[in-house]
Amino acid sequence: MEELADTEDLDRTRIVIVGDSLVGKSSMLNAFLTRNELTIITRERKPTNVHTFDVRGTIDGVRHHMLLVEIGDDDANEKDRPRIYSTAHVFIVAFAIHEKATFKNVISKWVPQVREHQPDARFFLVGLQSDRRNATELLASDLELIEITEFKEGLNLAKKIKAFQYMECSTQIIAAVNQIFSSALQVRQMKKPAIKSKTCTMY
Ligand SMILES: Nc1nc2c(ncn2[C@@H]2O[C@H](COP(=O)(O)OP(=O)(O)O)[C@@H](O)[C@H]2O)c(=O)[nH]1
Ligand SMILES: [Mg+2]
Repeated sequence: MEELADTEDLDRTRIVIVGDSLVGKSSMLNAFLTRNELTIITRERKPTNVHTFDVRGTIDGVRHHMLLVEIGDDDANEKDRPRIYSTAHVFIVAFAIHEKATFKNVISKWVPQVREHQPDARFFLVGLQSDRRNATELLASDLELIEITEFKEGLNLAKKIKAFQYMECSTQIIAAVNQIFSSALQVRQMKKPAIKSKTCTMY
């Protein structure tokens, strides 16, 4: 992974995306990177699914330099977690709205793991694959097996973990993906996490 302590690092917003495997972290990141006019300065992809992108670009009319890191639940990543977590400015904690276990893992696994390395960590809670809530192609038999996380549940959890905001997105809607990164990029200007989360939902 690229050294974090170079001179430009002071201005670079370090956004770390965590969450269970297959919730859609890479897809969200790829949508953001490929569907905006961004310059990827360096990229690194480890076999253990730590993906790192050093990116410059204009978001909402403002120039940004950001380091985007996706890190999943592979045990082989344990040695990288202290460095990645302790240097992050903001975390996107992701789950998939149609996989209840991934929602439960936010509070049982991801938030404690991040706080272990950064007790005052700033979070956004993000429900991914939100298009699945309204997916008409789902068979009735599938619906019996799937326990969808409702928006209100996500919002309540965001308040509980003192996240800045609860948001949902689908890779099909680039505006929703951009909203997540745009909010995360603004977080350094904010003094401390708001107790009451603002809401934002786009499908
Ligand atoms: N319907 C739908 N599927 C998605 C979405 N995002 C990701 N997926 C699918 O979910 C699976 C896991 O995605 P991936 O980005 O690799 O998850 P990661 O392991 O968290 O990085 C893939 O089959 C994706 O095509 C989404 O917004 N909507
Ligand atoms: Mg991935």
